[in-house]
Amino acid sequence: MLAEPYKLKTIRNLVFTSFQERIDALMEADYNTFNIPSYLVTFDMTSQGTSAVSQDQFSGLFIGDETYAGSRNFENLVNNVKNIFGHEHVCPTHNLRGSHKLISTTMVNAYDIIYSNSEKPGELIKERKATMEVLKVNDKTFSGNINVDQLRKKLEGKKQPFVYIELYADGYKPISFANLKETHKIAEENDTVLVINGSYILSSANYIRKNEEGFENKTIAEIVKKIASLAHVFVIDAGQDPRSNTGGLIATDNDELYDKYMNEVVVYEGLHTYGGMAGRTMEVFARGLEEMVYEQQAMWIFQQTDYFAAQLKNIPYFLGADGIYIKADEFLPNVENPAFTLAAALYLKSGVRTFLEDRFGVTILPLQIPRMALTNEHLSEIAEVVNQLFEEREKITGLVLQNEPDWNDEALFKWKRPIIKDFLFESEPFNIQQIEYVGEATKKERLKYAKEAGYNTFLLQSKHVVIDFLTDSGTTAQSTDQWATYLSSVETQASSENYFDLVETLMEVTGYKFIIPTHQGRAAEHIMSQCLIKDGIVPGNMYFTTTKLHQEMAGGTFADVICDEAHDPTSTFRWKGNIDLKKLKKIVDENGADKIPYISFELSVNLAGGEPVHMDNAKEVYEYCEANDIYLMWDATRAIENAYMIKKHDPRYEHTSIADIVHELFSYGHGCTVSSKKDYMVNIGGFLGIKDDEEFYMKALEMLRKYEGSITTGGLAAADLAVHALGAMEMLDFRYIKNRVEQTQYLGEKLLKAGVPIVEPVGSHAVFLDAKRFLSHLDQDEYPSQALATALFIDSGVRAMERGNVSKGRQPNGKNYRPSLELVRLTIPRRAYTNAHMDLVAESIINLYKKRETIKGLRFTYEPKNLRFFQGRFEEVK
Ligand code: P70
Repeated sequence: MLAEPYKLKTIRNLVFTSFQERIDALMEADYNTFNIPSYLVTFDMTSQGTSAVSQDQFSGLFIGDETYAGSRNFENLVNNVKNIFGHEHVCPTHNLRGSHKLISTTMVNAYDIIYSNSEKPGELIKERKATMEVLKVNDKTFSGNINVDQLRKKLEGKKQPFVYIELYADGYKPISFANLKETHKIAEENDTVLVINGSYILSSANYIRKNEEGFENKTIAEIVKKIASLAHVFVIDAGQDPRSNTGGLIATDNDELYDKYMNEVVVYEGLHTYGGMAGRTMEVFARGLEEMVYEQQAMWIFQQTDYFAAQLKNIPYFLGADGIYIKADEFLPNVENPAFTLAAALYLKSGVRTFLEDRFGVTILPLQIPRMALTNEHLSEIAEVVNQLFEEREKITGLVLQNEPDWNDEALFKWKRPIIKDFLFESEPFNIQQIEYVGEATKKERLKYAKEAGYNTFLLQSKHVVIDFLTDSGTTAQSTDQWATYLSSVETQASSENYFDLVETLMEVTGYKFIIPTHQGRAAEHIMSQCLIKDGIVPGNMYFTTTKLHQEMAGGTFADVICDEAHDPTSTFRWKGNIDLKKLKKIVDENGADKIPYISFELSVNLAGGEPVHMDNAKEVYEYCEANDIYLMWDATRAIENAYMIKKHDPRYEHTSIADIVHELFSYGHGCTVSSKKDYMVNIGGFLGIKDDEEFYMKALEMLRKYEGSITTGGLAAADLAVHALGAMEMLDFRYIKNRVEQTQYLGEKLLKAGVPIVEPVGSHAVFLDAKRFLSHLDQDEYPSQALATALFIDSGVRAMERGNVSKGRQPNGKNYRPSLELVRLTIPRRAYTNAHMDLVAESIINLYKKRETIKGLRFTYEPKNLRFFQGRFEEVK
């Protein structure tokens, strides 16, 4: 499986700490990583309650029925338990400990012996003055099997309350279906019941499918149901496979036992229809149960565990249900307290936190993977931390215990800290908090959808799209901080606090005196064009559709002054966004400076390939404008990406912060329009910035009142203004912008390596396929870019955008413009896809390139007059 069957919906920005901060944190925690506060942890390698949720699951939070009795959410939970596990009765609990507590108090008496394959509820059983006895086997494949021969003998003639089975004993010992079945039979023969803890039921089903005959062709959902129905009593931790943050339940078909649980649940947990869970938790849990058996998703989770393990070199570990379990005593053979020491060393080196639970004295350190919350890039680097530490293990001395703890969390240590290398993460500086399922369809279905959409990717339905590279506009994954401010903002039409916050932030980012928020970019373009243009010529570095349209509507004429290299997709000139000053001077000389309302200067020029402007070019053009009394207005929609390119490729700026580079760029202009749906990380929003021209500002405000909304909303909800203010801070983070642009480079370089013709050098927001060279057997009037974009969707469900002959339209004489650039834009949304998705896209394109001759040209069957690319329909030329 190549990539996640989901995209990122909400991310959480990770915390990165310095080596010194980690030393301090460890000292403060007496070297017990359990006690390190989570705000000092980069990766928390624990799987319980830490999984990403789907947006559908998350929305369950908001429809929590917080009633005391008979909540709708409980009904949903019961239904889903019935569907997924096949059990009739459900007793809700606050978590697995709650389930265990109910079972032990209702079923266990003094001197009972609970036979088991794990000690999981051992503490509670002991509290009842009973004992647990683990009956082990020596089985390499199924190390979690219970010894059935012993079990049969032990139960003979002695009535015990139940046999307890954990599907992955201790997290890493799997059990076979045959063993479960036999245990079930023995329990029935001896008048007792089988309790199964199904918290790891997915991995268990997968393991059985891979290792036991007769399961190869079954779905995860089928195996899950088969396993669960062997239980007379089934318990599950909602924080594990169902991906809730908390919650639990007991399910059974046994009326008598159910009655007992129901009587007892009110004592320890809560009423029998919520059992200590909030209504919203039951809803998230219920939806999680339904989703957890989605085959593709389950496979991705298993793949991640295998992938992680495969990156480890010589590390002694057990492969577990949810990660790896390191044999710390083999990793650090000659030290005291090896598991604690290893945990401290991992944290010291990298900020990766592992910890130990339960009774003091274990030597196995779990490195669990939160489900769907990390990318493979993250996992690679975390594995690398472990590998590097293994190389450095000789330097590590053991933690020295300072007290006599009963429990692991109580242990206090002293440490002669080793001198080890600091690990710096390069992977995504965020983890995944919420996901959104992507479209699912077969190639055959996609062929049908493509035909129905008239071979136009704008007319496809998002539910059929696997990876949506139509645009980077408004498609950014929001951060948890953005959501928090969204939810806590105060709506008003007048003098909104969030408005003032946003204005202040953007004044700081741009250095401009006046900021006018608008509902998006084209609204700012409209206002600016109406305020500044009466007639005359507006020179610009390549047109952008909406920008040019508003210039024309105000009476201006666009003139292209971008450097020649920008029109040549094979030119590798690094600064293809530059204005050719000679071209500009010629226009000014011919028309006179008073006929030039302003110069329209776009950063990271979209239609040229996302190509950057050099700082000196910005400065030169500005100085020329100043000398000639002409305004320079930035389209600063992708200013941050341009700043990153400057930092990366201009050695003079290597040590300058992104914020300072952006500031310098803005200083070479008299104002800007921005579509904030791109670099500024919001789903909706834009603004007009004016350096210091108060008259312009007053005019613009008047327009704003007429067309947009009040002068302190700009036509936006306060919540969206609030999110914008935060987005404008997050975008300046170097780790973020580096990761963002380098992801585009990653895809571009993969394609280049395979010989696929693309626009070079690769820009920042998109990779552009050069359809003229890709489909050299087609004439430009057979719309090669349109044909290629459609072929790509059919092949793999990747949706791209035509930027060529179709987009450019017809000349007044009715002939197509046949522009020099005939491109397919693969536009990458911010923080929404992983490099695994990039691999999938690259594979499909390379595959298409190999059979490019089979791709046919297109002709219009319906051609709108204006902006024909949006709604035009096509058919194949035979
Ligand atoms: C895209 C989007 C929008 C955009 C832009 C630059 C450099 C202004 C705007 C307008 C959306 C789009 C728009 C028209 C045709 C196709 C796609 N670009 N300046 O996908 O901003 O959309 O907020 O009004 O790129 O490139 P807004």
